[in-house]
Amino acid sequence: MKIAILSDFHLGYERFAQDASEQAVAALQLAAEKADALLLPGDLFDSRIPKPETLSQAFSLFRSLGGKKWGARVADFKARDGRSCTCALPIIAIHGTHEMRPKELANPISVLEAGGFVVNAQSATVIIEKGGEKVAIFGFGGVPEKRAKDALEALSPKPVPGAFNIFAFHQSLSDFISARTDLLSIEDLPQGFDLYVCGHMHRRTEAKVGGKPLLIPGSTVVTQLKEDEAEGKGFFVFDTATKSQEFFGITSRPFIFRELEFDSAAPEDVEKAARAALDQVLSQKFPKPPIIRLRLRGSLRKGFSASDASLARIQDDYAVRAFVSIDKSFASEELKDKIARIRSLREKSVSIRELGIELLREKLKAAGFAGMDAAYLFDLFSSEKKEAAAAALEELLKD
Ligand SMILES: [Mn+2]
Repeated sequence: MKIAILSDFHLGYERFAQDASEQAVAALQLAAEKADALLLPGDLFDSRIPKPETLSQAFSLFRSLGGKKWGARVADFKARDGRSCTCALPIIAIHGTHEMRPKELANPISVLEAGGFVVNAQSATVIIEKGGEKVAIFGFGGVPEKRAKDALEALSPKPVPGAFNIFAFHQSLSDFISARTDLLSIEDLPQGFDLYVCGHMHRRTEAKVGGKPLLIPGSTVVTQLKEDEAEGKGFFVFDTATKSQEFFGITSRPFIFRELEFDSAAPEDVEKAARAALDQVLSQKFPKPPIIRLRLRGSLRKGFSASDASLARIQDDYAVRAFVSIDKSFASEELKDKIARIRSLREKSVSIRELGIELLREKLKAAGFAGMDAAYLFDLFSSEKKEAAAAALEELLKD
């Protein structure tokens, strides 16, 4: 059986919404041609509460897959919470960290499940079958990183005898993120599965778990502007007959990362070098305007700060040909600190949000509002729409 593994479409990702949708379409359509079944390990949506426009986009996308004659069929479904299977197509999904909501509330993947578009493998064993061959998929959707080990232990997934067993999850693995020790690691993964499939990490990775393959397809869209997202986007097709995978690339917006080093440079030198680097990148032909991330490092001449270099003008000047993003990491001590702090905040944005939600949940509970959706309130209050947040809170207090 051939199973396509695609992840992290981030539908509705605002900065590059069209890329997210076009690249998800490209990946899904090609995968549907190449494989008997699809496995989607999370973050298909960029947010826990997608806009109606995004949902409608997703519905059309998944509806278009219904017309295909699939090689595999869903033969059995057992969810720990007793829910039944609503989708006959071998399109299996779990929610990611961007789609996490409290258990009692619907997340975007359970919305797709309710619409009959996907088989939601969350805490469930899905058995798909083709010509007598059985593949069992157990799904463990995204949970806050610090809860991952406990949640997985509590779930303790077991392989199904007589089937090819896949464990699908959506979490960071410390093995690939060296600075973090509080994460799930390869060692923590349940034993006895024939293939491990993970979403979440946006860089494509092939590794081993106790001799069995671990496949991380990476995202189909660039969202973090990190150096390791510069690889081409696409998906894996795993063949259970040969026990091997092939990667299929899709046409995606090019992402180029460049680092420029300076030593006591004057702001005009920085500007000149940045423009030269952009011209050099843009001397190649691209199918569509690329995203270019420039990281400027080193030091500026004494008395100057990064704000003296007129870099905003550069972004405007190149706006038609490229999406230019400039990261000024100059070593003016105070500024260096500030940038490091902002960057670490940005990189940890999910976990800080999780922390915030946790704190708010505790406060709400202590105040006698345990049933309130802390994540929803947190997102409202951390958005620009303070008035809407206050109004929503008032509404909730009325209930
Ligand atoms: Mn993601």
